[in-house]
Amino acid sequence: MQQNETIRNYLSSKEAQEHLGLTKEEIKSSFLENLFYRIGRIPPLASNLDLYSALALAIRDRAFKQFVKSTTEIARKNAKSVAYFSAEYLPGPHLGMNLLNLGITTETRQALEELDIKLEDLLEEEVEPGLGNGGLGRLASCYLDAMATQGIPSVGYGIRYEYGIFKQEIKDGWQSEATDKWLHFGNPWEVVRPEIAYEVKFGGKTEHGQDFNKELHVEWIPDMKLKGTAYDTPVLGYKGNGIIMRLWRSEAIESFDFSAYNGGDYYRAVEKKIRSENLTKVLYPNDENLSGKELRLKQQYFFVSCSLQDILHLHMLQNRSLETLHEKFTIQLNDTHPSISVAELMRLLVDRHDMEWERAWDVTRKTFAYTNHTLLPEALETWPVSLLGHILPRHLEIIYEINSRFLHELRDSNFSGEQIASMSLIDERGEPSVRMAHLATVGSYKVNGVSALHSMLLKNQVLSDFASLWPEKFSNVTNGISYRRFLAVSNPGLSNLITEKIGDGWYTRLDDLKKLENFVEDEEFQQKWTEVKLENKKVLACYIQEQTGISVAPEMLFDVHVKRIHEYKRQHLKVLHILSLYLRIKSGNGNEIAPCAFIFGGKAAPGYFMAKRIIRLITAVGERVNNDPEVNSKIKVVFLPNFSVKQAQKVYPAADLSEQVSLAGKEASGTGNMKFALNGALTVGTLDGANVEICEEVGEENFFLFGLTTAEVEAVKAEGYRPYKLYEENARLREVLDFLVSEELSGGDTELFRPIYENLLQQDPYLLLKDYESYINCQDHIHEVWRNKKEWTKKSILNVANMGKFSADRSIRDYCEEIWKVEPVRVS
Ligand code: GLS
Repeated sequence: MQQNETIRNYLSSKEAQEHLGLTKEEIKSSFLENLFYRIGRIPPLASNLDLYSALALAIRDRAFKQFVKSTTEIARKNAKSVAYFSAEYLPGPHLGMNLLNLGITTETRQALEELDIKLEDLLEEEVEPGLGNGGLGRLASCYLDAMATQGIPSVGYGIRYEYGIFKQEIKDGWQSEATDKWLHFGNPWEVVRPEIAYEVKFGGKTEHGQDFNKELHVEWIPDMKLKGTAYDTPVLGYKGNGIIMRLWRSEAIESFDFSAYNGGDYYRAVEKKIRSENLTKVLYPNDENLSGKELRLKQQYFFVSCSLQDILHLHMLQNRSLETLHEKFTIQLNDTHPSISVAELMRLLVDRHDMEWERAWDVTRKTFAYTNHTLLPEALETWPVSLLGHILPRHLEIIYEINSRFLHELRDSNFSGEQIASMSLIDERGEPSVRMAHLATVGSYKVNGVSALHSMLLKNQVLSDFASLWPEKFSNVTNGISYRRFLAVSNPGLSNLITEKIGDGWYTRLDDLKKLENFVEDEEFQQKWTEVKLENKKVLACYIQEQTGISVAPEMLFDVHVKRIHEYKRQHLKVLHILSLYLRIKSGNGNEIAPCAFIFGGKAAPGYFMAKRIIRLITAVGERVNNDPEVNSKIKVVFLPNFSVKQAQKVYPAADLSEQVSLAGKEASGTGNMKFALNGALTVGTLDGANVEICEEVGEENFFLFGLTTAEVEAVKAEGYRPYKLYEENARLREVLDFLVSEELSGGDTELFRPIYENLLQQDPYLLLKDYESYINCQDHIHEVWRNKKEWTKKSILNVANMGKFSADRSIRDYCEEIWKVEPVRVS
């Protein structure tokens, strides 16, 4: 407390109030000091990496200062905070964002120019932390950005994976995976906090007995212990607060087993250290797929336990009783990955802090809120009871106790035996397993989906019995994205053009973009709009040439499909379309086709056979099309390796057409769809996830809609879907599908794409053949509209103008108002 007082006094002093050191001269001198004292270099001898690191350190210091100010103010106000629990984050490069948020991009550029250094070269140096698989991790980072901007007291908790998502390379047309060494050259953005470390236990057994007061007491005697150490990265808001992302790294409690060492067994002495550090070595590269691995469960428990211990510590530091925990903290579970939290908080409250079970349960249920991010059955996490009991014996007991009380409640509420079995936390069909989504639902005060459609399906299908029991628990928060990263930083051309017309209020007031509607008929504005897009396409064309050796003409329609490779996302539907165009051109019927570059990007989970084969299919089509002079002036096919946030920032600004073609009912929300539209791409999409709301906002006439609706998908499946019949009936479709297994496409190996072919003809679980005709017709229409440049540009402007709803700032406001009940605490 004494210390807090001193810090407060310092921060309110004139010295600290002055400023963050943001003038050109201050930035220059701080940059040079960092280069000299922390990197040990002078400019003439420094590499770009040295220069980048020095600049990053100078900026990080300013970001931390802002964080300290914010935290002090939050403590002073004794305000309620959000703890965001996410096993994944994809922050993207920090430097550009932090400069924007501090409002010093221009000053920094000028300071560096005076030293003959180009800011752009340093921005290129940054290696981003790939601590997530895709949309879910990126969403978490967009939300930290939005929380900081709006002054929401908050911390993002997660795991500091030493190796993030693998680096994708394309070798002979196939995906190959290399390790991601994002920490190889150090990480100037983080600060390690060795003093903030917590012990985490695994395995062993429990002993039930009585304590001194003859109260029942449970002792967990583990067979392994390690510690989690905090690594903090500041996250700045736009001209706003600073918060932190606190990631845990696993370490041995003692780095060296001295008894083993003294006995002469050096290897055993270091073994423990290595085993402990292994826990946070690597991110599981599966998006939306349960891998069921022991290490994954350990990772989840590890970060959750450290984070909860940290929260309890912070809470008690302010002399608060644990019974008021939910009044000062709300914890958002980003999907089921952190859902073991429910049992861990109960354990900490009951076993460690001697709280009565009922009281602890009340606090727990008022503390957590759970966001579901997928309806795919294979992605709904379950853990075999035997595995969970082996790793976390005390938690299994707690889960059984929660379940027994819950089932009791259900019996009293007249649920049928069948309903009770399907709601139970334990799935007894086959090998007994714990349903983590049920644990999260029972242990939370709110449950939400991530788009209107997804939340509706969650309520009416996947968790329908829970929704009938607790209707008020269920709500929707449609996802949102950071407009500052995905427009202001990554598309300066468009961003400046917009700001010239309507001012820069749109950085934080998203509805401001609506003002662009006033200029939709302004020919000069339209002209500038197309020029900006063309410039962005030139930049991307150069990048494509550099990365793949393929040249694409910037004037072509850039038709882009970037996201994780997954059958439900239907990259192969796009391939069928490309093949149909190819065959049309070859047969001399391609006049209506506008010159078009099909650009793909995305990673496949290393063990996902079909997804990897789809990548091979894309590269094979590319080899065929790009090398055929009869075709390649009309169409080109590119697979951009190693899609990442950094690469995405080059791709979205250059896209004309955004492909959002998942089967209706499968994509919970999608956020790429928002990033494209915000950059003026038009969408071709199904009525799935957030596409539905994007279409509503921008108007059906500015959106290329095709395909079955969710209800129609269900009806088709209920009738007994027979894809082979469609193959038989539709000659054009048959020709395209047969081409998949032709020697011409596969270079002689007709078996290469047979698994895809057979899958489509026999099962077609994602109804590609059913949606095919509608998709092809829609694409023909798109090419027609594209020819009318003016019309296209107007639609593009209207898309951007109507994207206000999809800002992460709006999502965070929804969370604050409807779920968290947390108020902003702003600092200047
Ligand atoms: C995902 C969904 O698949 C996406 O539709 C969604 O936009 C994202 C964020 O809510 O979450 N779920 C998941 O496991 N990975 C995702 O990207």
